[in-house]
Amino acid sequence: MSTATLERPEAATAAQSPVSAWIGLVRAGAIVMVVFATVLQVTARTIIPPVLVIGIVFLAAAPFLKGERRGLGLGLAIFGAAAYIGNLPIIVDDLTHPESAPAFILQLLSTVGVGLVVIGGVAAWLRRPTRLLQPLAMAAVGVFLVGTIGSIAVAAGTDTVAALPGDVQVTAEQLMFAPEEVRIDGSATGIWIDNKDGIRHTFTVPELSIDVEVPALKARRVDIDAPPGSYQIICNVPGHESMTGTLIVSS
Ligand SMILES: [Cu+2]
Repeated sequence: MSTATLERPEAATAAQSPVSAWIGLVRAGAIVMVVFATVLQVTARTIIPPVLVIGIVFLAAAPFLKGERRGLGLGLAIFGAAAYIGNLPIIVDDLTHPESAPAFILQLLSTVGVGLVVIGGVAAWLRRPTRLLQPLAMAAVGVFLVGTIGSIAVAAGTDTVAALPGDVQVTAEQLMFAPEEVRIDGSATGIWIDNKDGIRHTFTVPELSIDVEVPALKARRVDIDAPPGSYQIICNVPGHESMTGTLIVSS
């Protein structure tokens, strides 16, 4: 009889202190951040050191996020906020381009995860009542679902562009242009850029005022009308500074 009474969920909820309830929100946010870091690295097919650190920190902390661990909750809130602010230019760029759905959805996930960690960590530290906990958790899930569905819809409505006969093909993949040296001669009418990454890129040739946006997993083309010479190709997305190439136009 007494065992059955102890196992009733209502009894467990009533016994939970506000601090441990908020710490539960931090744990949920930490798990979201582990999922974010894992999916980002798997889809990028490369190790991104800052993301690896974020994933390891939250993965290591998650089992300890219970009871009255206010210090750990606040520490993770500060760590999460600092990591988020440090990457803000990249995050804002991804969140303002929903047509590149994989990157948008991942940054939305990181935003929700950090939000839960920060709100939970600060609320636990301040011993706030839990009246707003459930609405906040539901709002986080709602924002993520609406944003994800919206981004998938926008991406589905974003056309890819087919290559024309004679186009020289350039692939943007794993933050690199391939080939790095793009040669155009008299027979070439233009360049077709195929983005195989889940993030957006641009094919930008500053000297020729060419700046082509290439959404994630889409293709775009550009006509080249330039005097013979050698021109630098860049991608102007924040964090893609290493993504360069050379356009060589021959007569
Ligand atoms: Cu790029």
